[in-house]
Amino acid sequence: MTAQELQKAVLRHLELSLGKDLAHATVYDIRMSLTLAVRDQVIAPWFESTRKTYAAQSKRVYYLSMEFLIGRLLEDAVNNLGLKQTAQEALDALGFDLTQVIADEPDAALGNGGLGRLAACFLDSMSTIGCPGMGYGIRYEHGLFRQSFHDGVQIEEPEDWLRQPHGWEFARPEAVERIGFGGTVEAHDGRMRWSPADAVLAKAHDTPIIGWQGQWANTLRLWGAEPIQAFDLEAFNRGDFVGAAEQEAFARTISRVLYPDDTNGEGKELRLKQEYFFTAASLRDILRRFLSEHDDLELLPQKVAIQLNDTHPAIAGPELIRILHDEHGLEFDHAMALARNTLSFTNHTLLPEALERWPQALMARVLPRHLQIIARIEEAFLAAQPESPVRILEDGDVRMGELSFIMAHRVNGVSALHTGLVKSTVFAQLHRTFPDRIVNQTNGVTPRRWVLGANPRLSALITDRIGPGWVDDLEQLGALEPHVEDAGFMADYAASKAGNKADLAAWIADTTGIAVDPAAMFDVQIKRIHEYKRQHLNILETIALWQDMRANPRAGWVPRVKIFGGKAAPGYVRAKEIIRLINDVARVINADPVTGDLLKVVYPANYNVSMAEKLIPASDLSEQISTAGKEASGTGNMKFALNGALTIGTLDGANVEIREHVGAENFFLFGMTAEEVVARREDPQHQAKAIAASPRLAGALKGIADGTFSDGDGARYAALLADLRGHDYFTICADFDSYWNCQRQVDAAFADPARWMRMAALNTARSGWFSSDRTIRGYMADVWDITPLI
Ligand code: GPU
Repeated sequence: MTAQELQKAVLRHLELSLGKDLAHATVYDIRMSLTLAVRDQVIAPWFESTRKTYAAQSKRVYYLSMEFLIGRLLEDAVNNLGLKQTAQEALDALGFDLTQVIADEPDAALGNGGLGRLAACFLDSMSTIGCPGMGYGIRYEHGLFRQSFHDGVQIEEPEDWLRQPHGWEFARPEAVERIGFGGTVEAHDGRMRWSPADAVLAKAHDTPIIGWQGQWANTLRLWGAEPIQAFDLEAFNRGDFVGAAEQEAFARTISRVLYPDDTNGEGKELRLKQEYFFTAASLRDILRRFLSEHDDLELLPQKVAIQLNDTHPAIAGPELIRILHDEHGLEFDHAMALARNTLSFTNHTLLPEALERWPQALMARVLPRHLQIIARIEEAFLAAQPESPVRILEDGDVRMGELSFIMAHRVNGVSALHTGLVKSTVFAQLHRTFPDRIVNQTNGVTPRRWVLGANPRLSALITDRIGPGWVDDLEQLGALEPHVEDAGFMADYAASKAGNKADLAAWIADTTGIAVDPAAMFDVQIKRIHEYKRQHLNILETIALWQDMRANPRAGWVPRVKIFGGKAAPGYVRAKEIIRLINDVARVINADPVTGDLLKVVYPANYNVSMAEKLIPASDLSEQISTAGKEASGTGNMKFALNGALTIGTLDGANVEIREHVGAENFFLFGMTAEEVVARREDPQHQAKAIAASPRLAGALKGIADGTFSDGDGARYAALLADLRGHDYFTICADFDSYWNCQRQVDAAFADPARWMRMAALNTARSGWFSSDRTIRGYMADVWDITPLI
């Protein structure tokens, strides 16, 4: 497509789809017109992919996920179709700037963090590889809340991404499923029949996901809940206007808002309804497609793979059995075997609070037939393994982890360390019973968004030296390695980082009013705020550093900008205290003329995918400092390494594998191992001993207790301090000195720019393994048994 053709297509959509002429067009109008023009280019490959899948009678994979943290779609689509230059020219001719137009798209924030972003990277990789499949989720009207800070305190406001029409999706009013809740179960002619008391409609909305170079496109199908009847006319005629709208309110509530909890399985009835709603709608859709091609349910596991993204869609096991057994009349055990051979399950955390449990009483009320089926699954399991101590039903709860494990033929962890821990801790008993079931699939990230899209400077440099093949074959980055000996390459590499940092410094000044020195080290921690991720370890080190700098300002300090980004779950009190502390510390340090440009702390509000795309390419240092054993994998860590930031990190999650790939000498390791953490906690005085041994740590804690950062209010952080001094489950104190010392090694390395840039370039050259293309190929081979169709 030429720039002129694209320009014509944009103008046609501007007139015919938007009803505007160029003289009155806003950035929004142009963005929508360009979106529609680009979407037009996706249709042919999309249809062609479907045709090929049917023609090959191929097995398909269905990725069921409560979250898809997509971000913006326009830039991805433009890049994948090779239209960047063309679009730039077409818009220039119309008097608009492509970058500005791209930035006008609201982020689709249908997810909390890593789990949802992983699902989005997987969709991109499946379309790039030609893996036939679909993503299934919920079309939340309101995605993750918008964060602002008032006096440093997190405020949440509803997010409203659908206020403007969603240019990418196709509503499918004909693709609706009726989803029931509650009611009764009765036997009829030897079969159990569930008669739900309430029902809603699930309506499909499809977004095409185009892969690299437009060779393949899959579908993301999101379900919106709607009432069966628009309203109750009889009640309305009686004058009961509120009652008349009751059904509609009940229905729409189900897909109204994303639960803003990350790694927290809190058992709320609406959440259970959301889980069943999208899982049941997806299964019906899957079975209808399957039965349109095949007439034998025996073939299900050969033609269909269903991946459960954590336990959120775990009701798929009982629901599939219900369909096969109650509706199609298969024997229970037979139905269970078919379901198991079709389903597989990914575990994303070992945190006990995240392992979903549903009260049996609640499930009996909302899904009475499913509770009966779960009891029979447990019976069948115990009949086969009479010795096993494992139970699905325990303490009045349904344990969704055990249910998912028993109903899946493969269970996977998301990094090598995490998979080992899955085997030795949460699922140790089940692993003994089924030693081949657990496999590892280390996470990955899509290079299209996280290098090509987010870092055009680095991308151009890479392509200049090794050609364009790296974009869908990321291990080709290895070919950069000899270039680190080339002074010309290293100068260009350093210049690309400097350019990104200058852009970020300008953006920081714009959004926060803080002036930062682009030559300072950009030290970045961006992720959900959680005690196990230890943003408070980072801020304690920041305080200690500031105190040392003040005591001796001319000691040759390496200037730093500490950058934080991330949201806390609205009900997570301690995480919100940490946010306030970071903002309090930032206010005091940034106003200190003694430290001046030596130290700045920046915390832009409302971190999201688009902000990550700005921050990561401009980072020097990547903070991956979780308590070892707690971060299942991490995926931000991979994005930083690819973009040439060095990691300071613990031996946790995928950090372990990143360090192996980039080389121990190019990674700043500190802290206790997972085993050492567990052992250290045995000593109830571990935190007191660490504080007593570290005047620096004691000084930083005292600074907080003094009210130095809280206008003299010593009580503001009393609870946080009492926890650190009294219990410190996340071993902040025990790891503090190791972290501090490691940070000073970071300083020394940064003070030698040639050495630092070489380490950074080696991180880029050696991180190609962390592409989500590699991860998806692993799932296809080890879990789904699917071969690519391109
Ligand atoms: N993760 Br469980 C989430 O983002 N949300 C969740 O509810 C659960 C896990 C994350 C892990 O914390 C992170 O370590 C991992 O990289 C990511 O899932 C993807 O596997």
